[in-house]
Amino acid sequence: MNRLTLWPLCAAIASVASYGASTGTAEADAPSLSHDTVLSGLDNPWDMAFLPDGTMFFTEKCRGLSVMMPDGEVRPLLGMVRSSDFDDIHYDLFCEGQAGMMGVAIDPDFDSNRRIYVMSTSSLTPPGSNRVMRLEVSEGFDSVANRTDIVTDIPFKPRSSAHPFGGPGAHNGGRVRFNPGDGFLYVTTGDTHNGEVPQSPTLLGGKVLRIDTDGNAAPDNGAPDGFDPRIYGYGFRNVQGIAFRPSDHRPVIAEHGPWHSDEITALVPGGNGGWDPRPNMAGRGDCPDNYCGYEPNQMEGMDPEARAAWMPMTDLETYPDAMPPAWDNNMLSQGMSSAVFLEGDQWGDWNGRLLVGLMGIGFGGTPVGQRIDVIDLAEDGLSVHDVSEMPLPMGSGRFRSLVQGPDGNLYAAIDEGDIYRIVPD
Ligand SMILES: [Ca+2]
Repeated sequence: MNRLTLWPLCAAIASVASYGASTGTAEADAPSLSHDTVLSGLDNPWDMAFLPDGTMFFTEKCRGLSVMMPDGEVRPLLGMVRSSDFDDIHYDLFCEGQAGMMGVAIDPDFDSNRRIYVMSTSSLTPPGSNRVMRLEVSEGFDSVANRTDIVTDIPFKPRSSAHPFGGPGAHNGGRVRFNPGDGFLYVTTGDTHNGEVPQSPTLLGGKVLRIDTDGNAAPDNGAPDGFDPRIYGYGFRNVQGIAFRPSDHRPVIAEHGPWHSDEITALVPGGNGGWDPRPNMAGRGDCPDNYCGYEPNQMEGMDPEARAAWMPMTDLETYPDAMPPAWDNNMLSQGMSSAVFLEGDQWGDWNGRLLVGLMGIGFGGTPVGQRIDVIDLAEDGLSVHDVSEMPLPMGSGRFRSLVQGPDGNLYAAIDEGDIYRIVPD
């Protein structure tokens, strides 16, 4: 696991003091928070999904899918090739690097159809791919059946390449969420360290997909002619967060940056995120293994502004119609992952605010930044009114997943193995 990696300090150290801590006044109006630990000792918990009675499905990256019943009992449901303590193991499901079992979502009609959806890496299609699987949960919540793979062709990185974090399995995206506004399933994917992928009209990496529960393209996804009709947004690096603004159900994504500029982007149908790490684009030359995503120097510290000018997360010169980010994390890359909008009066001034979880990455002297940010997104989605850091009632960690539970509280999973419940008093 690539934790807290500190690279050599070079040019960046001189300006370290200016690297933006979050600003804003919202913290003064923050609710006071308490917490308890829902589960601990998990193996890289990746995502959670709740039924109204508090039943919580959750994934672990290398173990699989489990469910925690309202009384706290945990039942393993669907294991992977290495999870020997599961009764039901699907041997094609595996983890490698950042890949494995990732997002989980519950069908809006679960009461009648018992369906849930999980994204996982699978060996069924050589050399491996990421799949979205539909499963049916037994009445007793003790097994799943009738697996149907509704998306089979999301790219997976099978081999190492000459890049930072360059092992197999890099950049899968992995979040799956239903939009309550339109009822469709949104699937986020990553560029797999492959320069061709994000702007490709046919490869499904570096995208946001919008599909029905059989995996068919939703209507009016809006991508350009010649694109796979399942594509709702393209030109992304690694989208691990998606949430839907309560007021209008507009999708908003959170994305990792490459040593600079994590991005929050409010989507429009068919929009281009403007990430294009192909060689010989925008004044860049050849790049290691045909991927320019960490250029110009890959491994040395560098002022994020200079890095962003060379390899932008949103290249508005090449793609003038690309969707600009609402926020770029003060040009820092700190492992932005999950996103959720808070809803409910119990959150006070935070009702309606966007939360993003940061896993934390230090590079070239930049701060690690493990935290949850509270964001007041502008109505047009093109800027933010305010960003503040949540005063955590517990210790920090690599915040992988944020979900609001049916009790209105915030649930946060960290890679270290805990799922916390955060309660506004
Ligand atoms: Ca972008």
